[in-house]
Amino acid sequence: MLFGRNKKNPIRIVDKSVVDWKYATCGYCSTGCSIEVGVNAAGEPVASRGVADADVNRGKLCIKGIFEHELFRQTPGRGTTPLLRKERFEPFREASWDAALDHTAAEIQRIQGQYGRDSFAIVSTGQIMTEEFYTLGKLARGVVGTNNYDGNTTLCMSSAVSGYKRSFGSDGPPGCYEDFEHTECLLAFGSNLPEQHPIIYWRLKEALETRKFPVIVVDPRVTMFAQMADMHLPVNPGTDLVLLNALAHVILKENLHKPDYIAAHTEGYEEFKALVEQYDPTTAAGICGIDEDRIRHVARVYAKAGAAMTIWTMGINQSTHGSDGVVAINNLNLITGNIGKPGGSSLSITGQCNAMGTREWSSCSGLPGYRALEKEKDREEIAKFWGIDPEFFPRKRGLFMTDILPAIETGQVKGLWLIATNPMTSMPNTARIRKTLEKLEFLVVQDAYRDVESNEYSHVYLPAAVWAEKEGCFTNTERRVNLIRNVCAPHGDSKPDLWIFNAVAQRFPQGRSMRFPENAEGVFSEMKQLSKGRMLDISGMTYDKIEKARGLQWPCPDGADKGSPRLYTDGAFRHPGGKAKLIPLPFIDNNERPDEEYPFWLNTGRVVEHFHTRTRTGKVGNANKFSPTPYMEMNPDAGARLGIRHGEYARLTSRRGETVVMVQLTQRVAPNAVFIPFHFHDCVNRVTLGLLDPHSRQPAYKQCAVRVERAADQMEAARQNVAARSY
Ligand SMILES: Nc1nc2c(c(=O)[nH]1)N[C@H]1C(S)=C(S)[C@@H](COP(=O)(O)OP(=O)(O)OC[C@H]3O[C@@H](n4cnc5c(=O)[nH]c(N)nc54)[C@H](O)[C@@H]3O)O[C@H]1N2
Ligand SMILES: Nc1nc2c(c(=O)[nH]1)N[C@H]1C(S)=C(S)[C@@H](COP(=O)(O)OP(=O)(O)OC[C@H]3O[C@@H](n4cnc5c(=O)[nH]c(N)nc54)[C@H](O)[C@@H]3O)O[C@H]1N2
Ligand code: SF4
Ligand SMILES: [Mo]
Repeated sequence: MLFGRNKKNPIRIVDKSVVDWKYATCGYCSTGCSIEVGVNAAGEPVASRGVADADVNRGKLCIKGIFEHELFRQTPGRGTTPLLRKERFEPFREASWDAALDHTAAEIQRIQGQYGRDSFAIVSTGQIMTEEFYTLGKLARGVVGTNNYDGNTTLCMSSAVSGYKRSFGSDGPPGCYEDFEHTECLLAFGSNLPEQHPIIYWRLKEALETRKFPVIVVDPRVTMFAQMADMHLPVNPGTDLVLLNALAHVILKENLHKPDYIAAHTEGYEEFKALVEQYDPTTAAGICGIDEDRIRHVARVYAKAGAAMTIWTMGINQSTHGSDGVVAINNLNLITGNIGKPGGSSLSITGQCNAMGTREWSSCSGLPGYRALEKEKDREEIAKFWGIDPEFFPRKRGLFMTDILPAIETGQVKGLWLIATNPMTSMPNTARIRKTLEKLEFLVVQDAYRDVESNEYSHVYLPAAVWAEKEGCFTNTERRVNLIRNVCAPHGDSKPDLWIFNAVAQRFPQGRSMRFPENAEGVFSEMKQLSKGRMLDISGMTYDKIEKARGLQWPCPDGADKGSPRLYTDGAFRHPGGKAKLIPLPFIDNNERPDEEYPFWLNTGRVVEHFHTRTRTGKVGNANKFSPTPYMEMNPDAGARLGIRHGEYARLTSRRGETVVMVQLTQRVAPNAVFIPFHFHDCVNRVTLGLLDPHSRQPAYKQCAVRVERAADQMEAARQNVAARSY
């Protein structure tokens, strides 16, 4: 009451004159926060707020979500109309949708006619709706018929997918956020949760407030997450596999494993045991940089916990042994019986808002609903459902994204369609990517923003509607399918990706003979039918039911009111025979390492304010204001040695190229390491190497060797630095 009567400094919230709140799911990261967008009487989106009764975020949003309505108003760089040009680098001319799509379809047909079906490639994303992914898959696999079809998820989640498949026989993260409320030990590898998944982090903090359990963070850098952890293990770059093998070594040596679980639910124990035998903590410490006592201590704490879980993100996936790192995490959880139980899990924290949706339904790595091109039954089932000849499908998956680009370089691929991805900024070795895109006979870029760097190399630009300018679903990290209602009309004459895919399909004879539902809910109902009885069963979901529940986790079969929080609760895995595999994983040290000429490890990643190549956050007031410029974290000792002061510019050189960054001196990084966020064009990916993981083909963005010098001409360096953030 006292506060109520106090008239001084009242907090006033600006009246935005919201007349209606529309339900959506955040379009940035994979946390999957439920968000409501407020619209005013004129139908303009003017506010965003978290949805209080949504289990994922419980009313919270992070700095990106809270300003998400600004996406619709702050439209610099948005595409309004299709653009065409004959020759790359000529000025574009505006075109009608018919002209742009006719030309695109004709070029696809010309290239395929001249060089073969697989000479036209399609690369998509983790950022459009699941219904759009399914439709694109139907178009790519069932109509265009190219096997060189993949997504940017190869830059992101491919190692997790591959690791889950190798261990458990299927993709699909087995745990959920609620596991924080049950776990007795959390081990986190290469994840900066507070910045990259702020609301998952908040869920963790909330769990810790009611019940304390140890949090152990493995990261070469002192991240925000490492700072809050009970124990920080600053592992040597790229050596997590050695640490994981050593943890397993101690657990088996000290009889802390679960023999009954291992016998009932796994195979391969003997070979696995023989391999980890070689990774005693003393030997391992010499490679991974974590002392042997700590390795033993962590192994004991983890194995003795009633339930223990591991989460990981790009520090594991983006590595030359990314897939092996994931399998090693699964091995650890299998030998300790920590799969499918409350608080016991191998939970890959996914990246993009719909990284899961593309894994489930896009057909990039196979056929929809986790079906495989390699399986005759799956090919026949889908061909029948789509009304095409099963012989039209290839019998194994084609190239990954990171192999499609080299195939352009060497002339096997002549045409490319990029959908919601910007390889000019996000792929390693910018100069090589530039040369590669210039080799294409035909490039079509379909993006919400026409100023996306990859569009500089295109012949056709198709302007897409963004996020809640359309309707559909995303699946988050914990397999929760959530809904985006249409909040406002697409900007200008841009069109939803679903509309564009349908319109392209109509320009192929086979497409005209197939059914392509016009609206997202119609597509969802096809997916429901195809999901029945499968692991990712969504047949019990409807849009209204999803909205009411604020998201439903699959499996959610017909008749179920709720989804399932966990997978493999019965210990039945998806390999033939139903057992999980324990896989021996020898460590092969193939990274480019620092040497005399290039003495620093270069580590790359993200900051909380920006999302990827900044097509969106680069234009949102607060996001850009808080993080306006490319910078590099460098240890003060290294700075002193090189004569570089805080705030000065430095030149960074690798065997690939060079770039200029502003230096931030900080103890976050070791004296022999530097860290740069990858959000800026013509910046860190000019120097990265990105060696590929042999299983997942994911680039090791986080390890290569560089040299650093103080920029001789600080004014010139400042100009170059500004160019990297030009919008
Ligand atoms: N704000 C914001 N949030 C995002 C995104 C964004 O762009 N901005 N992107 C989303 C996407 S698509 C993704 S994939 C996720 C990524 O989320 P995260 O993976 O959490 O983010 P990163 O910064 O890429 O890398 C995480 C950590 O890996 C560490 N690391 C580097 N090398 C190693 C190593 O050898 N071993 C170990 N253990 N760790 C290492 C880095 O030091 C870094 O702190 O974030 C999602 N959320
Ligand atoms: N050095 C370094 N490089 C990295 C990484 C790293 O850690 N270090 N991380 C890698 C990872 S994990 C990822 S996921 C990639 C991300 O790399 P990209 O996929 O290239 O990055 P984005 O900027 O997210 O590109 C998405 C594009 O989609 C557009 N878009 C958004 N919504 C829509 C829509 O609804 N429809 C259409 N058609 N377009 C839309 C956006 O405008 C944007 O241009 O970067 C990778 N690159
Ligand atoms: S945590 Fe991720 S999903 Fe949630 S509001 Fe932030 S960016 Fe959006
Ligand atoms: Mo990602």
